[in-house]
Amino acid sequence: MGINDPVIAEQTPAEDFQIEQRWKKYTDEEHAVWRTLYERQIKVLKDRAVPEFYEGLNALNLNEGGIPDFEKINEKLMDLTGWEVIAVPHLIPDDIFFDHLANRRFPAGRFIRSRDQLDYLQEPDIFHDVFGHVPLLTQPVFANYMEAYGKGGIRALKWDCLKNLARLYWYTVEFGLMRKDDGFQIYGAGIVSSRTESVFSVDDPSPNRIHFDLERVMQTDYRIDDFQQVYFVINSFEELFDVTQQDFAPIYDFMTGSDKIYGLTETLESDHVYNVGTQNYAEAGGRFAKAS
Ligand code: HBI
Ligand code: FE
Repeated sequence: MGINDPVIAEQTPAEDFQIEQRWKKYTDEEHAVWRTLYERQIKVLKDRAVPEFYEGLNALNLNEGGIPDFEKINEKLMDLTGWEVIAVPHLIPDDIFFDHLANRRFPAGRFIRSRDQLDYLQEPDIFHDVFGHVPLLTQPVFANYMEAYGKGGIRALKWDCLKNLARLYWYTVEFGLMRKDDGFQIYGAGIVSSRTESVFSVDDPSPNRIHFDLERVMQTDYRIDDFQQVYFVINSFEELFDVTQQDFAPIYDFMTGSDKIYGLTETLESDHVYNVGTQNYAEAGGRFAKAS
């Protein structure tokens, strides 16, 4: 039996939820699923992801021999930015997730989706977590942003502002776009690991595309079951990291006193809007179950 065998719990997870990857336990079929997903994504992403993403992929050799072995990834990643990937069994509690990020450990699912569910996922698997998230951890500024996010998360829990911070993660780390001379490129892991949203997010006229603004994003709802109706666009990873270098306390203070949440299709006077979406999701191919 493979790593997806439900009887995985001969180890009780440690307090920090870290488990061993046990790379040797993956079956040929599981490695083959990785290769299928990888090849599919590389095709569909062509020129759609930021150059830093491809740099990261190449630096880590994520297409070598199927599912990557964390030990091998970590040798390179540690050298590049001091980050490491650790295996966790499933979604882990927020405080523990943030603590790992704050210490430059990226928690990744160990299991891989099955071949009959290539486009549907309830929980992040190793393809989403490693193909989607890990390449950018080789990039120093983005790596710093992730650490700052983890530290910010720990503080947000104390302020009871987790929701605000989760929206920041959603609209940057998971669904972020970057502005390029002739359009947009993807850096968000939720997009980069999704066959359909990779195309939709940069090519389709349906969603709003708006320049990133910290407070705006922290007050914008998001959907987890379909393509996004709004994407927020940054100019550079420096821009993203720089906004985390301020005291969030006044922002949180203001937000706990206000329950203002912007709707998904709303645009504001203060927004720098690149395009107002047609919101024509039927034309875009209907309401898909999101493939992340
Ligand atoms: N656990 N494994 C895992 N992966 C996540 O992305 C994750 C999590 N726990 C909590 C969490 N994310 C959220 O707190 C953040 O996305 C805000
Ligand atoms: Fe993710």
